[in-house]
Amino acid sequence: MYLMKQSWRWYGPSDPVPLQYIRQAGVTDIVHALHHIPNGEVWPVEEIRARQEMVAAEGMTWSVVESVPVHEHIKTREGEFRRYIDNYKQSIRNLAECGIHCITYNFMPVLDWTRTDLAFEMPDGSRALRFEKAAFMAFDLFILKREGEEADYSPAEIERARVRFGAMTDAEKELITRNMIAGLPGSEESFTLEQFRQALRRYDGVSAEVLRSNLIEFLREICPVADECGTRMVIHADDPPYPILGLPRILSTAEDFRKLVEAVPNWSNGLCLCTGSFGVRADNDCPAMMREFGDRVDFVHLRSTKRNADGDFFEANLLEGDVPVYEMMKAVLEVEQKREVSIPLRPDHGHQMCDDLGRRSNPGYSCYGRLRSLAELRGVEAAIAMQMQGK
Ligand code: DNO
Repeated sequence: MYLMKQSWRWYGPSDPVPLQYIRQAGVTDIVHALHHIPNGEVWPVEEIRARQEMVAAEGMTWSVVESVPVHEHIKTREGEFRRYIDNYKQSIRNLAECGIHCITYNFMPVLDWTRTDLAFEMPDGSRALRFEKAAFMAFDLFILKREGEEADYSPAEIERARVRFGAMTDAEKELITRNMIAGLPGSEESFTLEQFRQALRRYDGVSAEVLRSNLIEFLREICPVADECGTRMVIHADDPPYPILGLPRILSTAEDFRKLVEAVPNWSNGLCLCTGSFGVRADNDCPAMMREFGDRVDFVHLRSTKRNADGDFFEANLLEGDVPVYEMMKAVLEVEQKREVSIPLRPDHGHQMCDDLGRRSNPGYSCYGRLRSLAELRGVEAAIAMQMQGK
């Protein structure tokens, strides 16, 4: 039977979770990026090889890149975007030369993933990542003071934000500002408030249609190269999956990915199905997306969030959130048998718990929480695999 490739994101030599621990978690495949290469520059073959050797020395394989970041100029098609696209093509070729054929990327303007709270205390004392709508709006309206922001919220929401802001201590204001603009792990960019305002302004006049067409132009350039290299470019969903801070978002639903495939049908145009990101919306059915797009899904992030009616969500224990994990895993296994491949699948955003509490860790990427998720995923997978074999 084709089972998942048990994968784990490793941030490199300075990651507090060393490769040795990762191997002990049962992992075979590493998800990694050259975080020290500036956005937009070519990833040199020697540097890729050096990291591959570090991973191989611990008995694992670097199989997925997450991410080769897309320079902002490519997203807005200004400045040096042509040079950055050429560099991107070269990085695809260099990775393929080293035997790495799956590259994750996203097309979210300015920010990658966004949370307001990185240490939300769960009833059991572990800590989760959380997005609190009222705190987010308070940041937008009263700290960032973005232009035109009032148009994005209803009068009732503005009032909710005002109350929330009024109750914030100075320390809380500082913390939410840092959480919003200092860059979460893997996002590669961080800002001061003023730089952040400027970065947002660059998207004045960039509608969702414009951004989508810029993404399509980018794919039309890079996909032929990726096809030739046998490399899947897997786009990551918007997180959260709706427009924020007046910025357009164009990969939030199944329909968004359908549009992309229609415009660029190349084989290499693929999807990283992140159930945690898509799953924040009640109208996204992740198992159905796995079945529909299965031929193009070469990487899965399996985590689960829990939403409420106010628009807040937090990263739940894997089996207790809104994502139907059993159904999702079943869909993954079905696609794997049909395609006769093992798809890399990684746990994501585990809780900070046990010895990790009080220890330095990358938010969402501490050791034990992900270890717990991976163990649960293995259990669910093993049970479904037995059912499928009629045992
Ligand atoms: C967060 C991650 C994202 C993801 C990028 C992919 O934990 O899922 O940072 O790596 O959006 O480009």
